[in-house]
Amino acid sequence: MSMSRFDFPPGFIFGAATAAYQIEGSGFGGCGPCHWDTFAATPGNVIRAEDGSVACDHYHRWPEDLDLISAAHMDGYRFSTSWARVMPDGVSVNPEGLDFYDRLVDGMLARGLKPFQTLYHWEMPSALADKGGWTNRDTCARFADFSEAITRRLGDRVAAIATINEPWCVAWLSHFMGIHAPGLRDIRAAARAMHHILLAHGMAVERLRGMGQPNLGIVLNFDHAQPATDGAEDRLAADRWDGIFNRWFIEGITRQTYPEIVLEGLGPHMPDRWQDDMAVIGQKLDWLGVNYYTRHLNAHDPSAAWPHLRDVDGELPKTQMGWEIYPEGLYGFLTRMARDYVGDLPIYVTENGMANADELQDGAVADKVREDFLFAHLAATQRAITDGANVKGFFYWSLLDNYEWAVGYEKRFGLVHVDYKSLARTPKSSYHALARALTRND
Ligand code: IFM
Repeated sequence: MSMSRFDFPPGFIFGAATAAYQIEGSGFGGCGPCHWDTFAATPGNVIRAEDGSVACDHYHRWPEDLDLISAAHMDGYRFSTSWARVMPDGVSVNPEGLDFYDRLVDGMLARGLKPFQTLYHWEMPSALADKGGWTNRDTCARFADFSEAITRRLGDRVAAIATINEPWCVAWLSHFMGIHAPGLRDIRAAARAMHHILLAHGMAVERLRGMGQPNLGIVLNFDHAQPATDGAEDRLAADRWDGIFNRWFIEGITRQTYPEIVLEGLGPHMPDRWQDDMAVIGQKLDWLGVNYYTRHLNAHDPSAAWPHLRDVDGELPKTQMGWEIYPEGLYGFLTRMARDYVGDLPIYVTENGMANADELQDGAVADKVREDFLFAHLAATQRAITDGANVKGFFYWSLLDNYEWAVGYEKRFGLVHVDYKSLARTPKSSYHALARALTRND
């Protein structure tokens, strides 16, 4: 299957996405420690104890990376601004950090790329992590301060701002499942993080809108929840997973309520008077970001505590992450968001991509499987637009192979291969295929 930009409405934005800790390198330029540094330094948390100290050295090589984006005829770049780099102690501003992002944004504009900024893609300053991070309500106010400081510097030039990347990962994966920093497996911490991450979003939107900043949104991730069997118990299990993963955040924001099926488990552990925060959480959005990768088959597990869930292995082809390839799920979420939650609000696919065991051979990387993945998901997006979803752009995850959190550098998501010894960049065949699809014949 092949597609081109002309299969999409005029003005549709094609881009690639990255995140600060995964590519920049850290621990220099006045950058403070973040909870991923300590999480990675604790045995057993990250494969080979790899961390983001060098990553892709994007901090120094950003002009080459922006050149790669524009040479592929992309229109936008989704990047994030590290809290720990901008506010090393979580409170005071690091001018070097602001200067770096200032140069980066100017570099995008000089190449005709629209800057799509994310404020929190997981670099919680250690000083705030020490005080409880997202389990501590005060972190929400600190986040609003950070949002204001960085926006005072960049806000006149960015095209859009997302407050939080993937609240489900920030809260559930990190505080209930223990897989991401801070690595907790604690229902009370999880309930607090599930609520505080949305409160932080709402407080930041309120602050930035008060400054007159336009185009504010949030990036949510979605996982197609499918019952492992047709039985009533498995259907209920999938409904619980759907509630925790897919409904909690969007319903908190658009309906100012949380799904009952999730409150059944989390209710007793929520912060006092959480209901009083729902109006702040429900700030109007200017756009919604949808990250989509895969589906899960859910089975009821009576032997496990709430939410009584067990994953069942699916039969579809899988990526290097072991995630099933299921483009239909992207179509489903785009149309579901429009139908059930946001109506005509602009939606962006802010992340979609796959990890593959790519190999550099004779100076090239042949990743046909990624080309197929990408075009299948672009086709799903295009079909959602035809069926009424107001999708305005698509950002591939990721521009570069990079630090894939708890699984280190082994999983390669990039359109561009990175040799982690020399740090040389080599565009893969998927990069060239996308570049051909985006060529303007004008
Ligand atoms: O690498 C991550 C990214 O940081 C957030 N979304 C999912 C990607 C792939 O796991």
